[in-house]
Amino acid sequence: MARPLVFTSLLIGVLGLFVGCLPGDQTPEAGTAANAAPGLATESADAPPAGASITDDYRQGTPVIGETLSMAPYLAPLTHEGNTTHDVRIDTLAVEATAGPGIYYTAWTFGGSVPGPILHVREGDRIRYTGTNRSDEPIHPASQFRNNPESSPFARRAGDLDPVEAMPALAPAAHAIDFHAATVAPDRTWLSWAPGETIRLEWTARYPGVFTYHNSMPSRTMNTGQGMHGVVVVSPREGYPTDEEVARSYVIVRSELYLAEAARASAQNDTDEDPAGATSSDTDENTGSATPANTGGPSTYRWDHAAAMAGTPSQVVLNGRANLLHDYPLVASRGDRIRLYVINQGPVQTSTFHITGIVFDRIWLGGVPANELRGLQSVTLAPSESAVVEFVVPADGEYTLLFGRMSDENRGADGTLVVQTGQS
Ligand SMILES: [Cu+2]
Repeated sequence: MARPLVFTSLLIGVLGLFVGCLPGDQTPEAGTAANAAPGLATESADAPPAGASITDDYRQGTPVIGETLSMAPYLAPLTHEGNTTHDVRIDTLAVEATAGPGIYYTAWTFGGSVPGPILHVREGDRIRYTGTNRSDEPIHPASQFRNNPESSPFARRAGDLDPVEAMPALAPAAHAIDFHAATVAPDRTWLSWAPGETIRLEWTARYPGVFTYHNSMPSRTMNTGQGMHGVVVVSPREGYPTDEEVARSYVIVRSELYLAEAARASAQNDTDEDPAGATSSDTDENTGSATPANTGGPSTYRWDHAAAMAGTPSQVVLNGRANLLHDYPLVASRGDRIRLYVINQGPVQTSTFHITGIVFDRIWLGGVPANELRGLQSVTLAPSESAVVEFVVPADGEYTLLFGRMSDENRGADGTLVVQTGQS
């Protein structure tokens, strides 16, 4: 599947050059669709042409740039009024990632981390996305970010934080990105682009909510499952009714990993149909880490496609790594109103989110203000589904975030909210 898509995308890119309709060359009116009727799902007449362009400019340097990009669990603040156009760069990288203590695997990523950067915009904003496919280049994400910490709120955190201490890996593969927050012709926009190529595309955030973006190359299960997913938060134009009361906001991303010890996964994948299709990450020469450094060597674990098909994850993780939110707990003060943007990235299981000792007093399914519910102990989300939940923390103490079946607690899908009076 990859080669026809790549060819088609190249063709469209070339045609785009000839007719001068590259979205990146246009200066769209900021928020041209802003006056569109609610629910309008077509491009307005004065919007730039739909579709993506692909070129062979191989850009290096900081792989994540944009003031609206942050690292989970944090959300970049919205500082603008009205409709704005955001230029966002998120390159695709292969890295040696950590799923939990002693568990290293080759992840495909948006921007070098699992999950990828959190994009925060306001309803009506336009997003000009660009990304270079650098899966064939050994990149150490943290050092890239340290070299240019001003490139985004994401980079400012990523340069210092342990969670992004991913090591370089080489896993050349074509990638595609699908933003669920966009209403576009997918066959002209979510094109695949090959290692060494750069894609440019744009879309307007017409609908408020919490949306996934992910790699839409087949197998989507494998591509998303190996780390290529992130979140777009589109804040409602008029906000949520509690905006003035919220003391702290966090983003919680649930996902499953299907990993097996490398030797076992190799044996299994040899007997299965190659789940990677035209991608080449399954060959040892391409998953060999260039500089394994302090991760303890090359990947000790590999994608287990049979386990994914059976829906039996090896880890269920919040914000990309088992027990991450124990090691880096969320914090609050007694009496704070807390807002959580919660999404289930799957790729397979439906799951239920609950916090011990807490009842969510407001819930907006999908993060949509019109979809308000009250007084729930939990919220159940299928893959790609999301919610904004709020509650007031009643007392000092430690509250456990539970996402999943009770058994998933043992697979890493839990975290801690530490409430301490006077917490800053
Ligand atoms: Cu999708």
